[in-house]
Amino acid sequence: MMNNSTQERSRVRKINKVVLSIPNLRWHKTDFTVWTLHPYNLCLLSAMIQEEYDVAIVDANIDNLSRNEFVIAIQREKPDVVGISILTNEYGEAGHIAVKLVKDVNSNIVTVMGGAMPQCLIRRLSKIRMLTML
Ligand code: B12
Repeated sequence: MMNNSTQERSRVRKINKVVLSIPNLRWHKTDFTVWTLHPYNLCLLSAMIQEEYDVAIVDANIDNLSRNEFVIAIQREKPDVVGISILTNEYGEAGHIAVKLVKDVNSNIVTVMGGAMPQCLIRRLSKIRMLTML
């Protein structure tokens, strides 16, 4: 029989694979400036965790991935966690689309959103059930 601390540990999932991603901002809108963001934020985060986790970067914005191509990349990488970076409110919807696409692949994938936009809108975003963490 398991004691409480063993049960507690067994509920904590082991994280092996982390995907860091910038969603394609064109999923949200194409009638404004199409920004080609340099993914240095994802590279910084990757450098911080790559000794502990297997990290892949899926930059859907710079590679202009369609939603389907993004889904294929998530299926290929089989992540335990997907970190999504969003710079501004104006393109926040692209982040929500990315979360939905990830959860459609596998609802057990932990989704984390970070960047300037979630920092500004933490209260509003905390109401989104699909998003595991901010
Ligand atoms: C440089 C910059 C730009 C650059 C883009 C830089 C790039 N990546 O290529 C350019 C000039 C393109 C740009 C454009 C715009 N910008 Co700008 N920009 C900035 C600025 C000055 C710095 C951002 C930055 O690069 N920081 C350095 C990186 C390393 O930090 P970071 O991205 O925040 O990432 C760190 C953390 O947030 C976190 N993090 C990031 N992602 C993730 C993901 C996960 C999962 C986790 C855990 C953590 C995490 O870890 C990173 C490392 O510490 C900020 C002001 C600021 N101080 O943040 C404004 C700012 C983000 N921009 C702003 C705006 C409004 C815009 C525009 C909409 C302007 C316009 N009207 O066109 C556009 C939109 C671009 C877009 N597509 O979203 C606003 C956003 C306000 C808001 N609430 O929406 C800001 C906050 C300025 C302001 N005070 O008004 N911008």
